[in-house]
Amino acid sequence: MSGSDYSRRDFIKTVALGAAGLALPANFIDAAAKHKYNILFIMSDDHAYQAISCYDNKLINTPNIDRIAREGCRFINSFCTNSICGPSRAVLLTGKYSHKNGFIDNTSSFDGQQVTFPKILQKNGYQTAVIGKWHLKSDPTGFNFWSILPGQGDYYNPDFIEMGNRIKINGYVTDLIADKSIGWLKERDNSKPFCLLMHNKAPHRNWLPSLKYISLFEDKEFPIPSTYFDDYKTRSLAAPESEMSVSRNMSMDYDLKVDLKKDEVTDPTRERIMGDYWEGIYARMTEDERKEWDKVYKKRSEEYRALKLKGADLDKWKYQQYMKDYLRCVVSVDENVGKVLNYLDENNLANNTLVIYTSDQGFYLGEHGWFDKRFMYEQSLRMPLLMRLPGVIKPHTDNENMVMNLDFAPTFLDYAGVNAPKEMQGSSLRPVLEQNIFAKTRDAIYYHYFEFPAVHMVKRHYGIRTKKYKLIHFYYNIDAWELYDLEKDPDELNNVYGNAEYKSITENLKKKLYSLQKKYDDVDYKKYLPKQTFKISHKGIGLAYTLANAPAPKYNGNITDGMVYPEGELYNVPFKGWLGVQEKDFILEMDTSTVNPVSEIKIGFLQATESWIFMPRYITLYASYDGTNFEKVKTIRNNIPDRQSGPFKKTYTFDMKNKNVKKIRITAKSIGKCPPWHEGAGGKAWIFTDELIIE
Ligand code: SGN
Ligand code: CA
Repeated sequence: MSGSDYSRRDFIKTVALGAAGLALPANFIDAAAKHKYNILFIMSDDHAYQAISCYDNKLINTPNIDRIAREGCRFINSFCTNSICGPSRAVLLTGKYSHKNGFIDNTSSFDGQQVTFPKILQKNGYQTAVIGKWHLKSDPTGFNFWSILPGQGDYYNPDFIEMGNRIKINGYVTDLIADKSIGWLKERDNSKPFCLLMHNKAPHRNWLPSLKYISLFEDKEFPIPSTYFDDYKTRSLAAPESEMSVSRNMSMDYDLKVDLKKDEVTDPTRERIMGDYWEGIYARMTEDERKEWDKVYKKRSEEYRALKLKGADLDKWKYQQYMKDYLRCVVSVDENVGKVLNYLDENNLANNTLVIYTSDQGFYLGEHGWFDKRFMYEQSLRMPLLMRLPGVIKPHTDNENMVMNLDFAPTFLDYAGVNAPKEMQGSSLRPVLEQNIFAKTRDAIYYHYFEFPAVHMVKRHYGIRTKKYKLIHFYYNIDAWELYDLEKDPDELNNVYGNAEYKSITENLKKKLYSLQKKYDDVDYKKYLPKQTFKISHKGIGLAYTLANAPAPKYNGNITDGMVYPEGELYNVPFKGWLGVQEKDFILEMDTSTVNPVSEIKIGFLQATESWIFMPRYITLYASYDGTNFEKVKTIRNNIPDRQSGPFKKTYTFDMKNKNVKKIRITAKSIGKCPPWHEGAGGKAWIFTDELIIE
């Protein structure tokens, strides 16, 4: 790979120049305002700025991504509002905070009825498309063409859902997304401006490289971040209680591809024994591809066994393997960015197209000992952000304004010559880019993360960041503040909240924080707290039952214990109350002779398609009045569409007419396998039930 010819020193700093630093004469801007520029919006998933050489070149060279910065603008203070995938995507589509667009965490489903920038562009004569990762559950709206990965998507020979049809395509996901993007550009209607969202899956966990680059970096040693062995001293419990540590939570098999055997497992909460999983990955590869794969990862497995490392030495070794795979994925991303930039050049589109490169959020590459994101600390709060528009955005510029993914939608609309609707909470970056002034000066950014309890266990928090300080409040199962003096402590190792010398600074920051919460209308955040289970009383509590098909041991909850799960709650309460049966029907028999007479029998089922849980096709209740013979009381058909993602619960009620019932039998017919359009197409679907209520 050629070295990047990019260096930070080359940047022309225009930020301090103010109005005198106008990049363009005012009349040019006026003329440009009427113009409808094409928009090519490239976004990768979990691409940390630390792995883009125009931001930081100690890990990797990314000459093609750097080209966008060299020929345009590099934002060096670009942040997200909520550092996680789906929420970030919903923010940039709507220009609204998570609590306003309704997609607060990855369990949400995007309400495609709301106003988004692609819809407005479409109405204003644009051709729009989204290709690649989507992850918003509901089908895309506002696009002339969409070809998205189901859920997280696969790296090798992946499935796409293209305009509603599921297709499998041979190749490596990052190459395919770029090829499809170029394919769409070729076929588009040339008479209209375009807006193309090219959204990579890479370099998302579990970092599976293209076979083309699978042995890259084999002998390379990457520098370990200075905070890799962070002990979290001075911090609240939020950091130490999170579960995203390379040492403690990164698995040897799933993440690092060591073919661990059962007896080699040292931590069963971490290692997954991915037998089925590897079969799945292998099944996606051809024989030849598997051979290439094995060459690299069998060697790694052997090395792991031979070295027998422990403690800090093992942690360092893990870091090296993590970086190899992550950065191999990035090399493909960079190569494909080059491909589409070349296409623009060769087709006379470069001068008329706003090109954006970003990532849905930042990511930890070992800083604080971590992988993943979510926290409001720098590495995950920051988004790389590069923009190029020749003749309009001055090349080789650095922009230090604090900007956010909230600003993307208004910016794109501005470059289409359209006013952003009032409800959008961000501001166009056009004045920032072209005149280096910010229309509504932002001296602090507001952040709010919701997904807890959930994978990686990062506690709920909100906060603000100014140029100099960051104030964070962790809440829900904790009530803790953290304050960082970013100038003195850029690595955020020293929480100074409560220190006397920061008293007035803290007071001012809190004032500012509360005013931003008011401004963005996020004062009532408590309404997003997980709802608690509650106890009800009914005649059936404690009654024993038998099941024809055994529930999974993990989801063998008692469904006559009176503990009821609130509507819509699945992830935010412990699973143990649900009773889950995989693939087979739910068939229950119960002696009800002690609770007569019976007026009503009710039973709740769950739908949560992301977790492969579907409503039964139908539920039939049989009753026996003599203890031997059963007669059918009623069959209730489910009328909830399979595509309604949930999670939500529906309770089905049977009128028992105050009869004396000796026994009942309930049959709930399973959908069996996940439907063809679903992420888990053909995989075993679940039935989840709770509670069986007898009145
Ligand atoms: C999966 C990953 C997590 C990751 C979330 C969210 N685990 O659950 O590591 O934080 O997605 O990522 S994995 O075992 O499935 O790889 S996000 O990009 O969709 O927000
Ligand atoms: Ca992501």
